[in-house]
Amino acid sequence: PKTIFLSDYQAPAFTVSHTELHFELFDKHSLVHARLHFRRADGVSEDTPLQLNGQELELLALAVDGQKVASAHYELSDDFLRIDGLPQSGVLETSARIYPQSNTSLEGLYRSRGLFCTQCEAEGFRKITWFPDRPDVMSTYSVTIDADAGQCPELLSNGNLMHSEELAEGRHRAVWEDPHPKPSYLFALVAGDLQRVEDSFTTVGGRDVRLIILVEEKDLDKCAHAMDSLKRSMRWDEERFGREYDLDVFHIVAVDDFNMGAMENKSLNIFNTSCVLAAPDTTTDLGYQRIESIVAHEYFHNWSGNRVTCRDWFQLSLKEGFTVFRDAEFSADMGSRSLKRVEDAMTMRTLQFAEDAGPMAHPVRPASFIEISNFYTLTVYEKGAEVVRMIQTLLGEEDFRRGSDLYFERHDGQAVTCDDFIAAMEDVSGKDLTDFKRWYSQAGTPELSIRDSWDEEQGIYTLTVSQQTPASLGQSEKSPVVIPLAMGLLGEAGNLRIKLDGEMTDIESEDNTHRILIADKPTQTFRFTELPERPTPALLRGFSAPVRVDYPYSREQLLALVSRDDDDFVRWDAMQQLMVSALQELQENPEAALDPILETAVNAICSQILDPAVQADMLRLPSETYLSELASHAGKADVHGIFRARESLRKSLAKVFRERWASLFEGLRVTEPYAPTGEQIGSRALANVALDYLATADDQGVALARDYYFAADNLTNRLVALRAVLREGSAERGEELLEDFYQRFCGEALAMNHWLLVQAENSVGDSISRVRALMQHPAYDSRNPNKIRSLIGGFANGNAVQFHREDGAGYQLLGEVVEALNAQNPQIASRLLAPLTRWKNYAAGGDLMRAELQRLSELPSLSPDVYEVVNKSLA
Ligand code: HT7
Ligand code: ZN
Repeated sequence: PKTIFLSDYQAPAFTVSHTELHFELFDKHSLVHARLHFRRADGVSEDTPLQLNGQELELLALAVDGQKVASAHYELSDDFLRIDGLPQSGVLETSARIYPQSNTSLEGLYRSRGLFCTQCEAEGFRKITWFPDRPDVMSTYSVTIDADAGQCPELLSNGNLMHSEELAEGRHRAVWEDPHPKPSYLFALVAGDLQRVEDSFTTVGGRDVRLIILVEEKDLDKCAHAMDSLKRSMRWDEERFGREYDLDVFHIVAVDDFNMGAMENKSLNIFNTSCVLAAPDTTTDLGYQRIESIVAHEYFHNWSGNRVTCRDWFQLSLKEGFTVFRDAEFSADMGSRSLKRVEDAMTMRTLQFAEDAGPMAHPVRPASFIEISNFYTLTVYEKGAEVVRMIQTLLGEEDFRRGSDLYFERHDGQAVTCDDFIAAMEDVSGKDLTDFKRWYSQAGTPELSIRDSWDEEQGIYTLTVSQQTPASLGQSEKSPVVIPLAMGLLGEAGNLRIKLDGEMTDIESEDNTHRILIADKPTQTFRFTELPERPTPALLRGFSAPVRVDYPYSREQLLALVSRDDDDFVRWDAMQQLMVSALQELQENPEAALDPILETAVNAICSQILDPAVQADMLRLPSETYLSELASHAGKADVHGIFRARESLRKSLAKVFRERWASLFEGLRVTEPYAPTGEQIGSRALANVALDYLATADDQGVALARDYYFAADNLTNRLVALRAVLREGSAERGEELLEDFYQRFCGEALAMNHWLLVQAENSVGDSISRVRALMQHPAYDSRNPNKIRSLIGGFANGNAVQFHREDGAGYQLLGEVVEALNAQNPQIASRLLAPLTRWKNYAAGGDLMRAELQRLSELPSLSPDVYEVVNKSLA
């Protein structure tokens, strides 16, 4: 496989202004007839051939302006069709035969439970027809679809329906036109037997838009939440970003077999069923929130991605980072801003920091790749969004919005770069973001080391801030990045007024207890004057930058922050640090008593009036994954030690606070019928944390959890109870509930994903035999990404002690599945591999993990996807 470099980018030699596609869909194969209206770009010499991407296509016909192309004038390979001797402009016609029913990669045109559907991002369109399959070739499309009317009553593509008619032999036809020029990755086609849920939305400019969600008949009652989310997103994007919808119809189609969450094809979004269908019995609270944010995310792409798209795939974060930022702001506005920030910070610190420290580390704008599908990562998406958030922090909300308006206005209909985005922000604000742009090109998580000193006599407090970014593959030397460090100074009675040395006058702004320091040098000093007492620094408020912070807090200081700081992120983070330090102590000394400061902190959290969902996050133990990440950052992780320490702390907290958990649980029980409102979700989250501790405390708690399982009117409560009983109860009790769950929901694919996941993550007993048995169970489907993610991904990512079994059986299991998937679905295969690639993080087991990777690397015909991950991990 070949490495592609950003530095080799060249503008396309030919443009395609208009594309006509005619699909003839049949059971055994399909025919795709294409007419590309091409033009040679200015300045390109006449002997430059037209190079089209094409894979797994059988060529049936090839003509230019109605004349068959002679074999001397074209060259066909596995990946390309090259044609020379072309006029300056003309129409290229091709016909291809393809086999959607045997396309298991779920890229291009494929069938999912009989439904024809497409996935073209990033490079799937080339499996449909020959085309310059790159995002900077933008074309309008007319699409004709012919199919059997009985099997496929719905025939859909992008844009507006222009015409439909009956054809001979029970077939029918639909013709769609999309007037907005778009790159090929946004093309979509759907044909099948689906039912519609319809609603409408009137845009701020008065356009009436039909909103249509298409699903299988059995799922018609699960669309209301997605439809409401869509309408809220449309209104929010008008109000917050001034973006209005631009067509008369917007479709969402739910598909069972889908490699990712959803896809923003112009006016024809295609969704994984798990990201659109919602019902209390089959969807958790988290699931409801995820659906709202993914519906919003895909809708927001209509501007940030579709109207203004990426010049090349290195610029992926231009659309993804910006759109994740937009969806995060939407979720914050719809629910709790603090909660959203805490949860995003948790994802960044647990998963993205690990990616940044691993063998696949790459900048937000990668400089090279072998397979672009491997770069739909937390770095490009979540860190990319954090980078956009920092721009907003540096510019202020008003200028940021003006920058966004300018960006959309300046580049509407264009394929552009991250530099263009930054330039718009610079132009409106007059700020120079040259140094800031390092965030796009430098991989790795910057580390801030912060030390302080106190001059009692003068009331001067000094913070010395040093930054350093660890070396990564191909980037040994790193320069400082521009870090907005939001902070405050906490005194005995609350936050202190902040005055920096050299400030001429008192800043009597409304909020003079909060500052954003700019850390942009290897080391710098900030002096705070006129302070009445030595403060505790409240650092990185609101998780103002995606960095690690090292400050030697005492436990008393952490308790002060937990109890009294103004910022929920800082309070949550301080509580995490207290728990981490208790866990580290337990790892060293399993007999260590519960830290009294931690006890006081728990009491403080429970007795405060806080958002209950944030309170729940503060009372939950840090995850094993986060603890492993921290340990490997400091040296090597001992997953078994982490597991034991965590179990032990859970037991202590459960017993010491038993009465508190009982009264929290009773006081918070939701008695109204289930609704995914912020209020109910918060109460459930806190009640369920309490229930989990109660089940840990004693048999009475386990019995309570069992009753809670049977009384549940929603999946959130049922799963919390099920997990608690599996972990704390007898094997029989666990089996009883698993069997009950299966009997209740075996007809519901989405609930079955959870059933597989809880068993995969259950570390009691022999998980590997259980997972292997489940791989043969009728509820599992080795071709369905959701099932693979639940069972195999759940095991490898969420059951550390069994995945890292000393005999290496966990690694072998994952290796076998990846090997089978390599040919069947390379995108899923390479994503599944991630836990094996972190072999350097573990003291024990690292060699066996490496050996499994080595075995994979020696397999014949590795897909580029798996090849890239395996080889970079072994390097
Ligand atoms: N833009 C979409 C990305 C996506 C995708 C990428 C590779 C392979 C399959 C895929 N399905 C969807 C989704 C998004 O970020 O909105
Ligand atoms: Zn996206």
